Amino acid sequence: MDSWVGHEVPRLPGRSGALRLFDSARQAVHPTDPPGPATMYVCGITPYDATHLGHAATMITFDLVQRMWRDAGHQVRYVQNVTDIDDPLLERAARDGEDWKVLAMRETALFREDMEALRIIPPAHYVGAVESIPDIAEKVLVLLKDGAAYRLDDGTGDVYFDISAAPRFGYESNLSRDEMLKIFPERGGDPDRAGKRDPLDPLLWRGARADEPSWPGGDLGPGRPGWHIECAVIALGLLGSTIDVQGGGNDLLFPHHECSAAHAERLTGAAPFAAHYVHAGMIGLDGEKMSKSRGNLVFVSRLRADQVDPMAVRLALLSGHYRADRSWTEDLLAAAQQRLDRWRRAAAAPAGPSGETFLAGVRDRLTDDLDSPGALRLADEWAERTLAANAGDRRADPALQRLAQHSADTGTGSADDPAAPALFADTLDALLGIRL
Ligand code: 5CA
Ligand code: ZN
Repeated sequence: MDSWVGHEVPRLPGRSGALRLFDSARQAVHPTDPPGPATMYVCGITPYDATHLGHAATMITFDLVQRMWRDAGHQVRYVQNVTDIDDPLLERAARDGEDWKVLAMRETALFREDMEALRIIPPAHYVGAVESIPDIAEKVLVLLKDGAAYRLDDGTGDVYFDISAAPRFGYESNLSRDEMLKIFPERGGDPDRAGKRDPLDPLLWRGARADEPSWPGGDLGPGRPGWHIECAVIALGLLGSTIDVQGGGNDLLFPHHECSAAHAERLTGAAPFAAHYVHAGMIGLDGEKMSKSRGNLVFVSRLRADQVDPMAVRLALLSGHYRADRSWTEDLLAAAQQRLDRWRRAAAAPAGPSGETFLAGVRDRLTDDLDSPGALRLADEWAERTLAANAGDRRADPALQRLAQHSADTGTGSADDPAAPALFADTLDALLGIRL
């Protein structure tokens, strides 16, 4: 399906070094090391209730990955999916008496608009589950023939993956079997389904039901795909048997990414499927988990309708580290708007402290597991020094006076580089996606 429209990204002088990211499988920060083009697959929306701030935060996280790779000189091959057929989508459409296809189209269109407003660089391939069904069915058949999958004998036509065919099962999430058994049913799994070989075996293909949409599956019989195989097949088809980053929110650590990896590794024989499994923290509202059932979702489109600057939304989400579960609050947004105003005033100054030093500092922070709070602090410092040095009424403001004196004393903040404000703005635009 169509992706969204991107913006031009300013070119910066020099290059950043290797991007280091926390890998959930190895439980440590390791450098990403793409041999050539860098490859990334990010789990996209199931198109209902989009785009809430949790979705936005996760998309911004992987947007930074793409930006840092590009800045390091890599070509980036980025694929994102849309789960445009799955139980939650059908349930929502039924609840609201709506055609599920229309719901999916509308929510996907809104998501694209929100991504553009937030200046997320579009993926090279934006792929729906529905358009991938022939490929998925083919791969499920391969798993069946290979003995890694089995069909239930209850006449439903449902096909499950046999996790005993994945000897490393559990390596990605590092969970004990007890923990897996607890989480599995909370995240779409069906441990109690009669006839399964293992309660944790995930669904690969759901045989057609009279009241549900279904597609021809060739020798598989009619039905629709399971969730984890969808992402495995889309990623393998467009990116090859192994990828540099598999991304999503930390709600996908298990079972989704564990099962996707197990499917992909069984299909290709190459392991690990992803060199880095990267997970963004969950965004909550005022200290509570943002969830549909609590009805406390905050939507990007709602904020845009209220004339909130999307750059302030982006900045507010970047003010916390991507891996931390964190809360959205009104105060966070207000602080981001003030920060943005300050940076805009500073970028309009005739000169400022070294732009090269600022750029090097931001590169240093972001290559260190995307330390965006650290990068934002550097921008604050640069802006404060610039405003202090350029303030006409410096004497009227003791704080600015002290800053100017400090800059002069230490020699760190000589604010006489006329090219610095432009490089400050370009750095924020290119690396953080914040356009002043
Ligand atoms: N379609 C599947 C992935 S294949 C899915 O999880 N869809 S979703 O609409 O529920 O979420 C879309 C993306 O946003 C996923 O990467 C998910 O992990 C992430 N996400 C969902 N809720 C939040 C949240 N509250 N905070 C941060 N990220 C979230
Ligand atoms: Zn996925």
